[in-house]
Amino acid sequence: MVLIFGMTACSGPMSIMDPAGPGASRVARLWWLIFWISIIVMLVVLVLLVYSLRTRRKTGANSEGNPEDVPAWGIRFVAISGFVIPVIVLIVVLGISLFDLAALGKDQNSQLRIEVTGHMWWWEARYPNGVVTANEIHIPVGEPVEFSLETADVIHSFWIPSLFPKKDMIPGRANTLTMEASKPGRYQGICSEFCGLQHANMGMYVVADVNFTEWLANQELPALKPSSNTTKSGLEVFLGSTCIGCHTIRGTAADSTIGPDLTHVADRETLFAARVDNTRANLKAIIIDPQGIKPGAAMPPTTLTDADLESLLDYLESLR
Ligand code: HEC
Ligand SMILES: [Cu+2]
Repeated sequence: MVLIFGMTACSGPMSIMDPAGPGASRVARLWWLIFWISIIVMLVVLVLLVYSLRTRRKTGANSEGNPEDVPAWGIRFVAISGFVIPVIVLIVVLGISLFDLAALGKDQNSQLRIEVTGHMWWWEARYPNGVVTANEIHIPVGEPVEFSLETADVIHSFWIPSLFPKKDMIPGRANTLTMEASKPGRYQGICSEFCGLQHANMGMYVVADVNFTEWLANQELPALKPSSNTTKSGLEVFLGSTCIGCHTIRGTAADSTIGPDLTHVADRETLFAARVDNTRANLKAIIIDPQGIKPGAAMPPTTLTDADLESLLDYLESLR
């Protein structure tokens, strides 16, 4: 029963027991090995416990046994099962862990290298062709991809449980890992090194995308030129208010890099580091009350007239 309750936490979007790539499969295999070893040890101990209780009752020995009464085989039994066997098991498990660790760290001649930077509290991803996106990192399916991990501020940790074990992002250095997704999907990840107030809301997705090439080609294009009157004035609102001081929209005058690149913001399924779905209502909430969604986020609220706000939303929603 306890086991069943325990296991329910082991499935779901962020489980190491549901691997979708070779890296996570290694970790899951090791986990199951240690799990079954523990079960066997527990069963053996339980059987011995029951056996000893029963023989004690039968022989009527009281608790104050004499050390001299312990037979020689008993001492040998304790030495072997209490010391020799555990040492052998631990050495074998250590050996397998070290082997897996080395295999996980192996360079795999990846064709693609993505630079991911942790920020309080969102993720920025840069592709070799100049594409910059946030919190939704697309990769091709079935190909190793190298990630170079850096941070703009404090220590974060990059973790997509069903694809690869966690790796820290440490100020002043770049850690790398090579990760592969064997099947298409949206794999949820989370920061796993405490980094402040919104640490728990520093989420993201790695999207193993069968149409990766098309996705990247679309991302490479500059932002769509506004074609209607409302989107035109929406762009003017963006350029005329504080937004321009923090965000980039390629193809316009906005080129600041404090916040996420918004060139293709409408193409994302979630916003604010996977905090909310990308809907018009949530976009609006982000602009007028970002602190209501994510207290402490490095984006201030903006007051706009209703007309300006609606055209700004029209414009942002056109950025596919
Ligand atoms: C002081 C800098 C700053 C200003 C000014 C600012 N933002 Fe932001 N913005 C940010 C930061 C930082 C984030 C990421 C917050 C997070 O996820 O924790 C963000 C996130 C966003 C997002 C979500 C993007 C995503 O992919 O998650 C949108 C949309 C956005 N800002 C639009 C705007 C608009 C429109 C304006 C102007 C009305 C504006 N911002 C003004 C810093 C700023
Ligand atoms: Cu973090």
